[in-house]
Amino acid sequence: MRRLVSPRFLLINPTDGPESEYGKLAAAATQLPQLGLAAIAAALQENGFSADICDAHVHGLDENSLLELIRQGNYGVVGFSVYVTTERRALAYAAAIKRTFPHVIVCAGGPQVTLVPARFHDSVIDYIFVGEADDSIVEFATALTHSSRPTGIVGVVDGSQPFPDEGVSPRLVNNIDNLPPIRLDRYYPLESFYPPVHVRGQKVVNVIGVRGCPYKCTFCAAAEINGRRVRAMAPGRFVDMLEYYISIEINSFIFYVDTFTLIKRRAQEICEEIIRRRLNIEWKCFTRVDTITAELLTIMRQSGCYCVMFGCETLNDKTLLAMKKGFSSQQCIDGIGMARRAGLVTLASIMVGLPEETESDIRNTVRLALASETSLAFFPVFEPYEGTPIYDLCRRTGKWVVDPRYSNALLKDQESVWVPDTMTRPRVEDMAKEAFRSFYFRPKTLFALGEVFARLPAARKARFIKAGLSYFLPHPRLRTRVGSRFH
Ligand code: B12
Ligand code: SF4
Repeated sequence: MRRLVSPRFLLINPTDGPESEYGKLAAAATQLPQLGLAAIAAALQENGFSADICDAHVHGLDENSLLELIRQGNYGVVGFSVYVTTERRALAYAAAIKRTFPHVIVCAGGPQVTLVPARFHDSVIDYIFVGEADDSIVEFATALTHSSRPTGIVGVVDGSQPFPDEGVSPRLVNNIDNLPPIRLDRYYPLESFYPPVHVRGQKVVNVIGVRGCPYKCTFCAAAEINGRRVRAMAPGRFVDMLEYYISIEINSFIFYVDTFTLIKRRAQEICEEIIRRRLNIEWKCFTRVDTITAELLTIMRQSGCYCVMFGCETLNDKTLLAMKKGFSSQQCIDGIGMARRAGLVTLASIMVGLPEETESDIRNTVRLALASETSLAFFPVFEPYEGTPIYDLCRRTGKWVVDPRYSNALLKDQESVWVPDTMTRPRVEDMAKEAFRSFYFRPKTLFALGEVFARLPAARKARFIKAGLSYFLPHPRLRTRVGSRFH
């Protein structure tokens, strides 16, 4: 057997760039460093292996530059983190690597691989990592130093072996407090990323302190990827992580956990600890309308929270029930009101074109959103993700208008990927655009937007103005990236 000494890992986010994910809104696109790749790199380095990250968003990448990078870095293993938006590109890069450097081991992990592992099995990928790979990647790297073909690692499928008939359950990490801390600045040029427009602060990073979600929302891939068992970082350790970032001059955070207030006591402890340590930060989070209390929202505000994003999904009770969301439209409206009274900006996410939804359902949802107290709202066109429970229902109750394996409509020019039988594609797209227009082009929201905008650092303001101009007045010269990205 060939003995490989400390293989060097190159970890890649193979995105095509913001244009493919955000279409005409690319110039204002959210681009944040991938936590998944950073977690893998941190686990490898903690165990003495060498790992570098290349994020195509910021480093720019094409086939030739990737091959050159591998040659120069003498990498033995190349790993792709694959999202629905990056599957095609990842497979194309993998094929090029195998053609040029047959000895380089190519592996893939990430959301899309975990959701549809069998599809990657018949491809040019040597090893498929299903689920959270913090532990399996270390076992894999260790095994590689002894054997050229590691086998028997839980959560890892060897592409040269038959795909297990019973499928592969995602591997999950037991205790996330045992994982090495993620320091994004070690892997990414943070000044090259952009937070979303409503995010405050001069310097911003995204952090995660919980994995897993116990809810069963049928459209969501989160629980399929990270499981239903919730594993939370100790509040003190989480706040230590914030302090680390503060020490490198970060002053604003996006808490990217699916439901920040899922464990109310933990959320409260984090807020108390931020206040006790006198951390002068601003932060926003994502949560559900049925996991908040007025008391919790108040302490969140006191500790620097300025914005809560609620996944309302729709304000149609029949659809909420069918999607097993677990709350009603009235709870959404009440939750938004409670957060507003606590002094928080609210952002309601509402999908358009859900299974069995009719034009009148959408009109009703938009009417309720307009009447609600929410400061801001998103109205993306619904897209079913493979591997989620809703996907089968979508097969029966609608049709795909583009190949679902490679496409993502979320925020991309409000284009449909799938359309319910109850509607036509142009109607879904028009109604999503109309929802945006009716929500934003009215004095109340324009005022809220003005407040958000006034707080943005100057260079980000300039970026969004140019993005807006290029969106509404298409002109090639305005379609370039502008401004310093980070602050
Ligand atoms: C934070 C987040 C974002 C952030 C940051 C993205 C990022 N890339 O880190 C932003 C807002 C930028 C974002 C953007 C998008 N996101 Co997002 N996002 C999330 C969220 C909420 C958490 C992800 C996370 O950081 N988890 C924590 C880390 C540690 O876990 P992880 O990334 O899964 O990584 C682990 C494993 O997957 C694996 N792994 C990952 N990469 C690799 C690579 C190798 C080589 C190996 C071996 C293993 C491995 O090991 C990691 C450690 O355990 C999830 C929901 C969720 N709960 O998963 C959605 C989620 C992942 N996003 C999703 C989508 C669709 C998108 C977008 C395509 C949306 C869009 N059109 O704008 C873009 C794509 C961006 C891109 N190409 O990177 C979907 C994925 C569905 C799919 N089939 O791909 C999810 C599941 C949400 C959902 N709608 O259900 N996202
Ligand atoms: S939508 Fe939110 S609450 Fe529902 S399963 Fe997904 S992460 Fe959990």
